[in-house]
Amino acid sequence: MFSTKEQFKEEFNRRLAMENGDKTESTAYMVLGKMVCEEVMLEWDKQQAAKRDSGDKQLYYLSIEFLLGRLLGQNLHNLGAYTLVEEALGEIGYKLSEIEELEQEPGLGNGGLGRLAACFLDSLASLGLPGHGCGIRYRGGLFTQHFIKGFQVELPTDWIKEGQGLEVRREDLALDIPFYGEVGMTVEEQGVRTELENAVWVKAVPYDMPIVGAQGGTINTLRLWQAETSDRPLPYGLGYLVNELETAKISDRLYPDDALDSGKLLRLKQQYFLCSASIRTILATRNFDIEELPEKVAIQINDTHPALSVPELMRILMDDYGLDWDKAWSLTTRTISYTNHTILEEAMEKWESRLLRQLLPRIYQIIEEIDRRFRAEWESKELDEQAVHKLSIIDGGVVKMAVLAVVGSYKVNGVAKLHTEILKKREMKELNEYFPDKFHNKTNGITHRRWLLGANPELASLITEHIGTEWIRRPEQLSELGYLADSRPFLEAFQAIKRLKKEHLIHHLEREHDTIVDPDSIFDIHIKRIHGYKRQLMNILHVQQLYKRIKSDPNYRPYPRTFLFGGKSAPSYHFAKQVIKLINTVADRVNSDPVARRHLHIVFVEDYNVSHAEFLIPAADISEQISTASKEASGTGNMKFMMNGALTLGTYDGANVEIFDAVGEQNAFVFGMSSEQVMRFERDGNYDPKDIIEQDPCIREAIEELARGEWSDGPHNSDFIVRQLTEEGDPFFVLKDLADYARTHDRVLDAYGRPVEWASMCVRNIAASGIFSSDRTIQQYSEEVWGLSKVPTN
Ligand code: DL6
Repeated sequence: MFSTKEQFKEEFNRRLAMENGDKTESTAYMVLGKMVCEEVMLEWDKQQAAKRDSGDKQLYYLSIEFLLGRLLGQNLHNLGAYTLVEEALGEIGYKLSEIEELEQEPGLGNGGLGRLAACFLDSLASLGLPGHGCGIRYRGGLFTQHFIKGFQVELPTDWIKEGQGLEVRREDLALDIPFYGEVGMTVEEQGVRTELENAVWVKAVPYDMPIVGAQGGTINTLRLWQAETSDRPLPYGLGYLVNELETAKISDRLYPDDALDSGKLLRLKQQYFLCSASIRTILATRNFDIEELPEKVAIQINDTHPALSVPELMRILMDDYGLDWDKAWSLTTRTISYTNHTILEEAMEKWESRLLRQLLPRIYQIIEEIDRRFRAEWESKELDEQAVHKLSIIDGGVVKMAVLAVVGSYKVNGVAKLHTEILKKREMKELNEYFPDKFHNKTNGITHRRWLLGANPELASLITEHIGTEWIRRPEQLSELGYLADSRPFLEAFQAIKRLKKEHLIHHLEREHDTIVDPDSIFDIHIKRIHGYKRQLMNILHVQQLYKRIKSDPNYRPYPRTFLFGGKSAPSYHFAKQVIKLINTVADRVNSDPVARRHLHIVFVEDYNVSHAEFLIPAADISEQISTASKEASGTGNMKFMMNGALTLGTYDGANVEIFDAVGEQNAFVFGMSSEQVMRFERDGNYDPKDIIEQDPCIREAIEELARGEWSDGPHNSDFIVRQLTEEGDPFFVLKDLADYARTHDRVLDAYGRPVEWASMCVRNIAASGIFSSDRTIQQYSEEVWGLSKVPTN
């Protein structure tokens, strides 16, 4: 269907003609979607069978999030058919880019962790490695964000209702998952058999999506599980309707609010549902002896959300396959590996023992036994109280999922060099000393196919014109652009593309947000989840300072800048929601001021998602990566911006450090405290923001205005912010770094005034960005952790 333009046009027109004369873009989208689907399905079926029969090791990447973004364009690109379809549709009278925008993106993730999982799937398939995703088919995905009077309001998103075509329901693989009940034992000839009695069963149905690799890669599978009502009888006293509602909730929403017990229980149910359904199917469809498991299967758990994989695999091996504890433990701990994505205390999952015991009684027994045996190993050693605490899986009435994940895995990794060092030397020091060979680093990456070839085809073509196509297969070859960083014609071509991408963004913002932006202004972009440590507050406080300076000093008339923000706050995170309100209120005030507006423009992109990012990132001049040093595990937005020729304004945090190393600090704007300084202040407790507030009249005035509610329509709308900056001691060092941040912005202005030098810095960033392709990350995982072999191509 996609071999030649003529063939495509003929088939497309034939199918369109069967749509009762409906030639709207949405019908064209449906027709094209089905064509892509059919094209992929045949080959996918063949490959699935071949992979099963080959006996080669397969990787299963278990993740509670997969932030896929739109898939139609990605599939066309990876099939190598994008340009052909674009031209053919153009001749028929459609614009492919407009058709693509009709796809409702599956919002099955919150942020970096889920987007990373999607990049990894693309790299695995494109490198021809047999690696599959396992996740949950949330009906709602992440909420849709609306601003009402500047406040974030969350609305449900129903992406499945819109239909997205590219998935297959696998009723044949459906299975029932038990919750609650009591553990019963029966003594049989072969030994003791453990069974759950009076359990509540939930049916798990997989929906499979093909993940199409580029450049002759392979087609892997993303398996998303949906919860449905099981046919099994209910325990006495449980009503049918109540059960149906409770069941549906499991795959209804991503991360329900877990402030209440019911929310916590639901999240725990989601986690076990994912682990149990995925692992049982992996084992049920295997064609090797169970003792060969570690040679045939690798299970990577993406953060601790799937950490119940450890006791679940133990349970299956012991209860279903009849292996003894030692055998089962040996297989489990040679099959599972774990990635840690955060050191933030609040994100380190801990489950109350009573909840776990109630919901998953057999799993809890196994966790207790893992803890007991591990304790017995280290109890003979002389350990201080801190070490005992750090090595305990069950501690103070909670199960610490990170410790369970480390103990049950053969490899544990952090996601950037700095993050891994902090894990090894501080957060998990005792575990690292206990298991000296387990910990390793795998710096994150992003797929250059989506973020450069897909989002910025103009820049990709310019690169190809100059260094050939090999960089697409081997992105580290982008380094060849280094020689062009001083070539005037190349720099001019780059500048023209940057201008074009700004115009594309402007057009997008005009259409979607009714905002008009000045293409000559500096595009300074801060897009990520709204969180204290990501310091959107510092950014907006600085904008406030600029505004006040413009108002009070008639000689201060800086070059125009557009500050763009995008991101969502967790629904119950009051501080972050107040930051959103603050940004929107500052935006209203500044944007409606006739003098300030000529120099400053603030745009907060509503409902930020992958599709918006694809417009924002290629248009950026400045990439704001300003987290408190030590808090951002890696960041991946920083890599996307760099690859599109934006300059990083950032702290020494996460993967920023490696970006600065790769490109040289002279080609970035680095500021702020180092992670050592931050951690020293945290340890010694000797940072007091009051000193700064007392010494700096501008900051004092800003805080007083915030406290009076002048920037948020009333004091109650900024009380969390004021309290955090004062009484709570400014835990993210916003005030401490603010002055340096402001000075660094002045350096940006100064550098932007030298456009050739600026463009040269941008090109050096693109040239150094190849190592941040997720192909590099996946290659490293494959060689050093999973031991995968390339799927043979025929
Ligand atoms: O590793 C992917 C991504 C990192 O780039 C971010 O720095 C980090 O914040 C994020 N971590 C999480 C963990 N959340 N929880 N739980 O999203 O992972």
